[in-house]
Amino acid sequence: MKKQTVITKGTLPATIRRIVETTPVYDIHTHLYDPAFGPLLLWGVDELLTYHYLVAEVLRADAIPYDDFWKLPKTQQADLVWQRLFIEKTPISEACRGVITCLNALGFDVKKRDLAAVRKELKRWTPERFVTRVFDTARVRRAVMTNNPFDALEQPVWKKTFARDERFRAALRIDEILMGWQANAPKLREFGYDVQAEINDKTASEVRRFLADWTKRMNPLYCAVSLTPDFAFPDNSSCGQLIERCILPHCREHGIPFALMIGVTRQVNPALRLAGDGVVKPSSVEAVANLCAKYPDNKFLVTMLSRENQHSLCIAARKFRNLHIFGCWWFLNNPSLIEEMTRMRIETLGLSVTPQHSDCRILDQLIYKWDHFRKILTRVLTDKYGDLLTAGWKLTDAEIERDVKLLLGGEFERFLG
Ligand code: RAT
Ligand code: ZN
Repeated sequence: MKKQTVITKGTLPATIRRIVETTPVYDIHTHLYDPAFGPLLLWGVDELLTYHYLVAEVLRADAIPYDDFWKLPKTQQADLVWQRLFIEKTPISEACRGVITCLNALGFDVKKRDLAAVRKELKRWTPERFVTRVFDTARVRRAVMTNNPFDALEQPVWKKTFARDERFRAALRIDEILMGWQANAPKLREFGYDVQAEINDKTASEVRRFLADWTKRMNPLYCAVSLTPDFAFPDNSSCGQLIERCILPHCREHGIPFALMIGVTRQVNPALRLAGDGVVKPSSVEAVANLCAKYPDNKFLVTMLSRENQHSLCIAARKFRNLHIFGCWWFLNNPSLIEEMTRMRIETLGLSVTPQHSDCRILDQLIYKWDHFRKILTRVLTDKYGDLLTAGWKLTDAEIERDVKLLLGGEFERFLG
């Protein structure tokens, strides 16, 4: 057995830093793909620079008409982002800083500010080799994808058999069903499921057949949806009925959680396309509590987009063991907010939380999202364990390793069961 070292106040900071920096992460929500999905897996510097977080920033810095921006080829969009946000100003925002962290960790001399050299070097890589390089650099052991059975590019890949890369796990994303029932019921009919606009018995059983078929194909870890701040439960809308009659029974039958990401208002500015979604008001934690109370045999993974919801959501998680909260989602993925939320969650829930997911859309981003988070987690844990030492508690390095594993994915795995 490995020798356990008792931690002192003097050795605490370096020990925590070492453990947090080296513990591999299970990233529970991303938009990355197994390389078998070909062009769906985005990687490289032009993708990094045209990440939708940066598109929103460049379209504030440059007066180009939105449509003209979208007509540019991707490399020219990236050039504009580079010029306006990295050359003409200091890249100080979190999304800009992320690009620099990635390039630096990949071995580029960022002081040179030489975008052409980065492009040239990255041309030598294949996606398969780059996955290994990035996963190793970021110390990520697994990433959960977001898999949409309605997606025209994704669907055919799932329909043929392919060798799965074990580092990528699936999540069955059902926004099309829950958020766009009227528009998408006809598509389900085209796919061969005999559904009606009204959620009657036949329709409910056909939706369940669809979910069962896709669960068999994907072997997802959970079913997921992203919801608006108006999400209410219980609710007589098609969304509310489909959740009760289809999604929750399906999740119970297959023993998987239902993940709810609540709070986005889609297309606040449609001219920005993917960058045009916003957070305009808080959501209802009551809806989450109602779900957990009414369906104790279901498991719920929940993250909320509005800062205002975070405290109530922590308290809800104290009341319901079938609720696991995760991540600092999207507009909350800023160091100041991550630190505030991580402290509050650990103070409220101890280790029974997954404080972060990356939401990466571009493979390289695993590097910065986890690098930046690890620095924050190190700070928070140094304080929290330090307080315990002050109060006379004894700690060993093995105990800290055990705890950090839980926070970086182990608790999620335990919750899955
Ligand atoms: O964080 C993001 O990249 C968003 O665009 C969304 O994809 C969000 O995370 C979601 O999963 O709906
Ligand atoms: Zn996402």
